[in-house]
Amino acid sequence: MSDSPLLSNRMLDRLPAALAQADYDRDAQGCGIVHFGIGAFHRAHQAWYTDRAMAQGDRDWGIVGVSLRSPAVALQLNPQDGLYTLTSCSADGRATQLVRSVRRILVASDDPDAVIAALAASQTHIVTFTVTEKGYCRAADGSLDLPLADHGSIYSFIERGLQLRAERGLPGLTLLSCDNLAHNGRQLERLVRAYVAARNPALTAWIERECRFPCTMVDRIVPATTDADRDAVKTAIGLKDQGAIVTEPFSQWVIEDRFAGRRPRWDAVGAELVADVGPYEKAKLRMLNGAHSTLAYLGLQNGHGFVHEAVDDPAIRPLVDALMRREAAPTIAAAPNQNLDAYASALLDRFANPALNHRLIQIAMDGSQKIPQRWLETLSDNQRDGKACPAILRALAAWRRHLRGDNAAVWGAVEDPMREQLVPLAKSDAANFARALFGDGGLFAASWTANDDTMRALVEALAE
Ligand code: CS2
Repeated sequence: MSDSPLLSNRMLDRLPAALAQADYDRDAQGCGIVHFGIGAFHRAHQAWYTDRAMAQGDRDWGIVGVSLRSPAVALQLNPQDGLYTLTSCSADGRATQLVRSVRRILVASDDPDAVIAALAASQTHIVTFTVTEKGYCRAADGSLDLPLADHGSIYSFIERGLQLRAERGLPGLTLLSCDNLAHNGRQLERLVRAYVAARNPALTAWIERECRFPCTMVDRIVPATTDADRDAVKTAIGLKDQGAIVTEPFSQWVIEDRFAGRRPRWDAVGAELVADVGPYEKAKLRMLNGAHSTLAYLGLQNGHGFVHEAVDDPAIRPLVDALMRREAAPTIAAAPNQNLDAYASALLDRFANPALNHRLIQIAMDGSQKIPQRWLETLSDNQRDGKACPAILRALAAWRRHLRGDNAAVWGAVEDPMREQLVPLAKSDAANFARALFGDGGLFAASWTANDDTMRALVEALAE
């Protein structure tokens, strides 16, 4: 790829005209947002909405991206002045756009002071997060794991940045979690408070008064970019883009309207600002993400590599359908404009997108952090109503096989922050595994404890 020049500010006039449409004076924009976890998802979602809001005339919402440890994205995007392309792919073709909202990337472990300075800058109003489920440093019971949080997590930066703002008499910030956690804003608020109560109690009252933590539902399927994707982008734009993102045409963002101060006009470019995100978030986590994890473990077990292959497998599709329509949807009190049956059908279509090579192994990682809000809370609600969840029990059985190492020969060792605990349990017998995880006082008791009937059905499913 060394033959083509790199995408950067200097090269913008070399781009095909269609890509540079609706331009705005990028260099004149202040940075109103600091984002933690500048991976592919953020770049396909919040950064893309923010860019479009600025293209419509909104101002000063440049993004300072932060990677906590890995220099990979900084190395990709800083030489490109933060610019990258986003290509949406479907059976109808590919469409490439330029995204201009990201201005620079900081690596927190290399330059912590720059991160704190960005948080404490007067032009910063919002901090967004896509640090994945495990980035919140929660113990199994959901409380803050303080020793873990003390090791280069988001919390010390938040605490030090907010402390400086308080000292300087600056207003507070909106801290917006964009991760797939149930009640993500409430969780972030509770965890930040727990950290600050332990490490800087004098700041607690200021945070309570000045900061807000809205909940959000974020949705866009974003596979990891491959070399082949980067090659296709280079052919399309004539420049090399090391930060290229490939995604689906669909995107959704529902945000609780609860900000501490200014916010971008994201609602002018498709985001929905609502009073209660709950029903959207529940449907997304239990139906989309619940189906995704099911496709991942059952699909890998059946020898598939991609989501679109697994959803096409007649042995898997009916289970995913049942999980969404019969097990998850009845536990959700839909908002007035939400039709959960239509949602399930649309999700099956999105999963079947043949132009998106979304790897099942990408979804299979960190299962212990994902299954509580994707499967266990659904199980818990159904159990309370006396209803069985055979599809979720089958999915749990496939997860156990994954943990046991059944997919390791092809896909490598299990990636999960709880692997030391879970792998030996998965290798023990079915009843022991079920009891240790889901019995009285089990590892996942914070989300669900099986009653006698469900325990019997689960052990049966695990033994199959
Ligand atoms: C996926 C999600 O990797 C995973 O666990 O289920 O990243 C999913 O693609 C997004 O939440 C879609 O919005």
